[in-house]
Amino acid sequence: MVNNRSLAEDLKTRCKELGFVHVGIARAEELLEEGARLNAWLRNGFAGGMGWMGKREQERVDPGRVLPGVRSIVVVAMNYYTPASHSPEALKISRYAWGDDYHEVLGSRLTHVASWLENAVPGSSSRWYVDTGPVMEKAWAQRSGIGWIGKHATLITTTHGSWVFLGVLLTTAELMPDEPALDRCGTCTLCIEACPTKAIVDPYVVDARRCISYLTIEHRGELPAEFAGQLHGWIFGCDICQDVCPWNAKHSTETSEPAFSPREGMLNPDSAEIEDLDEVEFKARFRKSPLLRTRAEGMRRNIRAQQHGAGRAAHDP
Ligand code: B12
Ligand code: SF4
Ligand code: SF4
Repeated sequence: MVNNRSLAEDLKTRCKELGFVHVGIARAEELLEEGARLNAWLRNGFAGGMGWMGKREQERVDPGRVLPGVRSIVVVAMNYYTPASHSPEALKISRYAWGDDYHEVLGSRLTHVASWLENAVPGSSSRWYVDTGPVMEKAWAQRSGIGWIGKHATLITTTHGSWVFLGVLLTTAELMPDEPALDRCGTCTLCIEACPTKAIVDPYVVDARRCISYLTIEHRGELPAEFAGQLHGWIFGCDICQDVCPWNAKHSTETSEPAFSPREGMLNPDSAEIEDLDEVEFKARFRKSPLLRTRAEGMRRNIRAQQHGAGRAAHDP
């Protein structure tokens, strides 16, 4: 019988060797409180056009519906911070998208973790996700002690701020769980005040319909008139609430992952060049980049929207 404490330690060592800066373990159970919050968020319409968020709600809340017999949830975090910054006058792409697509970078490592674990615990099965399945990754990250969900609704670590990607592995193996992380936002409200579109409608609650990240990446079709001139220079994602967070100011450390180094043109995107690309050229130009999500058409819309309005300076980092 494998000791579940030493197994957890060996697993963490393996994950660290693979480049994860944090690894935490939570006991697999239904997410009752978080599930109620997810339900309220969906009922309020805060998911906007992301219909896929509501489609598998029960699975999001109950990992047993995703992997029958699941006992433990392993959460990993990878640092993506680089000390680079946007050119002051350029349109802006958010930091998470400067390098290679994180789904692939984390996913290929989690495949190794899954086979390692299945070898270590014969008969066990596992399934991993990086933003790709019905799993509440931040909730599990908080429960596994990696960090807490800040008032801006991203997960913050005490060591690398919120500049981390998350991945989650569900396993039927029994592993010693960690203690959940404590909320360290205190009385701070900097992110809420800085959000230019007032998308953080309550502490910890983001109305995606107002969020520049959603509008530039996930929203399909024309932008709502209220926001078309309010993108504040962002053409893909938005980092304002994270840029103002004191935990990021104090704890950003350069990633050791070359995959997240800014690719050419990410800090000073050439809007004329991008606008000229057809869908096929766009796919080739941004191969294995998160930018592919908007397709050329979405990116053109975002660039056009910058010409609609002012409002770039006040909240720009
Ligand atoms: C949907 C989604 C979005 C949507 C909605 C954002 C959101 N806050 O949910 C949009 C498109 C806007 C978005 C944007 C971004 N996203 Co996103 N997104 C997701 C996704 C797929 C699901 C998140 C989710 O479940 N939302 C549903 C709502 C209900 O959950 P929630 O906001 O997390 O709310 C929870 C808490 O805030 C809390 N809560 C609510 N009320 C209260 C009250 C109190 C008192 C307390 C204590 C708590 C609390 O309870 C809720 C349930 O736990 C996850 C991947 C995944 N599968 O988990 C990535 C994910 C969250 N995104 C990620 C990233 C990087 C981003 C951006 C930073 C990208 C960018 N730079 O543009 C922005 C950040 C915007 C922001 N401020 O949140 C990363 C975040 C990494 C991290 N360190 O946290 C994730 C985890 C993907 C990954 N694998 O790395 N995203
Ligand atoms: S990502 Fe930008 S728009 Fe969205 S909540 Fe944060 S500051 Fe507001
Ligand atoms: S800016 Fe302040 S309130 Fe917002 S997430 Fe960071 S510490 Fe929490």
